[in-house]
Amino acid sequence: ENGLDGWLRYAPLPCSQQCKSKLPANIVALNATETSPVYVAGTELQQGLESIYGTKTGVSHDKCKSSSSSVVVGTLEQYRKTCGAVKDIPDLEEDGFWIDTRNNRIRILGSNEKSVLYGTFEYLSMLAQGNFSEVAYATNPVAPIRWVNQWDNMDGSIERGYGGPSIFFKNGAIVDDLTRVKQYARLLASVRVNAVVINNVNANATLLTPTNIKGLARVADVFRPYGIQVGVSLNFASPQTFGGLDTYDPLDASVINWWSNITDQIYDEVPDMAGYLIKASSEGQPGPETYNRTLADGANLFAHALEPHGGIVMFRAFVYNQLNESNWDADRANAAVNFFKELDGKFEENVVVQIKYGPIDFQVREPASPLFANLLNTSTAIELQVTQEYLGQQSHLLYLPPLWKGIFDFDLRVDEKPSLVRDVYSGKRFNRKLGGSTAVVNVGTNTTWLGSHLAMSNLYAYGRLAWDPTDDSEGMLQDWIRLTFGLDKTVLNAITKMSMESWPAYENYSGNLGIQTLTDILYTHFGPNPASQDNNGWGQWTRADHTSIGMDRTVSNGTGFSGQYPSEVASVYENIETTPDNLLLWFHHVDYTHRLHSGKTVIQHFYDAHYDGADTAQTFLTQWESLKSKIDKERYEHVLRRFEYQAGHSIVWRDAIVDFYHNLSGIADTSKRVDHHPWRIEAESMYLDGYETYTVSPFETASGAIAIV
Ligand code: BDP
Repeated sequence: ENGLDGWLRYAPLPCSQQCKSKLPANIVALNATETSPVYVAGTELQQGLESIYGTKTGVSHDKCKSSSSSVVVGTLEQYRKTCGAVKDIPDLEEDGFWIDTRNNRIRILGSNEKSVLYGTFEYLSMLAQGNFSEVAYATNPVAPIRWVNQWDNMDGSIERGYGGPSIFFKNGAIVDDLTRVKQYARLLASVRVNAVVINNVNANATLLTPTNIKGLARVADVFRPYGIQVGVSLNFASPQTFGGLDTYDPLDASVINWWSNITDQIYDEVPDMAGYLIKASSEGQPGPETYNRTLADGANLFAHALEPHGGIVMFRAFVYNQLNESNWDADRANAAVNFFKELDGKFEENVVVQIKYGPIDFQVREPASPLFANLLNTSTAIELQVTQEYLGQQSHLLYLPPLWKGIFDFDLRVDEKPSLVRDVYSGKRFNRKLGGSTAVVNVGTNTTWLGSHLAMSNLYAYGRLAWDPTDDSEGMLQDWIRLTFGLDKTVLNAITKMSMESWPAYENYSGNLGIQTLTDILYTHFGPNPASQDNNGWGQWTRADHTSIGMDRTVSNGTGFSGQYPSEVASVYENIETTPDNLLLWFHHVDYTHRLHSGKTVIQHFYDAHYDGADTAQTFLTQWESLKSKIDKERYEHVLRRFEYQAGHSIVWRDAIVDFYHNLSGIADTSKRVDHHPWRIEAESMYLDGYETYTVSPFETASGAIAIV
């Protein structure tokens, strides 16, 4: 078991006579074209039934055997044509499906071809969990956009990818062998993702060469049978740097022409391309401001080129300019609303503003982005990150749905009315047709896809939440565990416990009370480096000195960020008494001796939480070890290595942060941890044969600032 099939392993299950009698004897897939999602649904069913229950089931395409003991899959239209009237089915929305498993007469009917595949995977998921219950229901997605973003570079590397090189690119071109792309398509379709942007937001214009556009068409051909469209990231300056024009001004006629030509060329090869993803005017990327044009001018440029083809522009709100030293001191959290609020209503209908969940950047704890409350006449999508960039990079376990759902369920109280973030980005709150979710995923060629078997729960749950953001974190997790590791209760309970404890543990040892992940901010985004969080273009937010810590983002004394929320929310964050402890240092600058609602001082909470978090991480290792006899060797060993690493690294985190703030504040830890690590033998005090000591930087990442090399 190398992880390649993810949650679609279809592992064998025992099947009694009674169970056998519940399995369909025939499969009817109402489309005979091999590249159609309905045909693929038939094949998946056939393979799934054989793999799980050892039964060989024939597939037919033309006649409707709606007698008992058959499973019929098709669109409503196909069903009506071949099988007759469809009765008692609620109206289906775009991408919605109906599944009916009653009386051994299984029907999976979709509003379109891809939704038939979604319903089929739903049925297979039941079978693979040994669930034969009789169900009959319709389900519809909350929003039309359910995308993933890959940050793959043309040379085959992946920005913030922790699962090996790209499955799409190598040496500046699309790879020849697209087997892994097909396997990825299957995983994504099974969780109802409907589009994938295959290249990095920090985009390279050479994707637009005729050869690469042909390559893109090959990729699209692989995704199409799974109901998944492809999209691409573009570099704003391409007309100049790649096209040879002397400008990339979005209002210049030659530039407009250039983009519409390129767009036509892409659509000639990929007639159903999803659209473009644009990162402009951010972190050194070119954008419309070079020509004093607005971000809306920039987005609309692409919107106009795409409109005749039905494509959409995902225009990122991750725009800030603090990399310019004169702006270091500004609050980066303010940037998105500052740039976009005044542009509300100025975007074309096929533009969607793609907003990271928090105002900074995928941190372990952020308040919901206030931009969701400031765009009332613009379609939006939320941007999540499955790849654990700041969050342990798949070397630490971190099950993300509880973090995401905290954002989805946050009520922004626009106009003093319920305004949950999930109702904003789905389009429901402000009556927008477009909207939805995206996630940066960054799978690679590693057979574990993401670099760690357990990290796949995040990809699985992401798809489910993009469909229904009210889905339950623990319920989704348990489906994933059963599909990935089988039905054993001990396994189920242990992985559930570890996963549900993983976010609080990581937050505790990497940065709590809203101070953010105290990781190296300058590039690696891994490992502790609290000093790097201030005085540079990326970070300026702990504002820690000898007596106090936290970033004052109030309107009254600080950067004014809290005023970007509607008044009811703003007043909660403006006031130190009503700000929840877990966001205290995000919004306020306080003495280390400030008392939290819990009664503890800030500094003592820091010390204790870092110990608590690291203690929890130690238990992951022992809990995993208790599963040794229940999990196949290959995956057991792989995950074991990860937990051993995390157990050690969480202690590095703990000691580094505790030492750093102890050193800075001079305030003792009163939790009576006199000797913090009685069992530890410092490497530098051993007899060194072939090793030398060196002084580490930052000092706090090794005890006594000394390590060996
Ligand atoms: C940051 C990443 C950087 C990305 C950027 C983005 O560190 O690699 O390019 O976000 O989202 O989190 O554009």
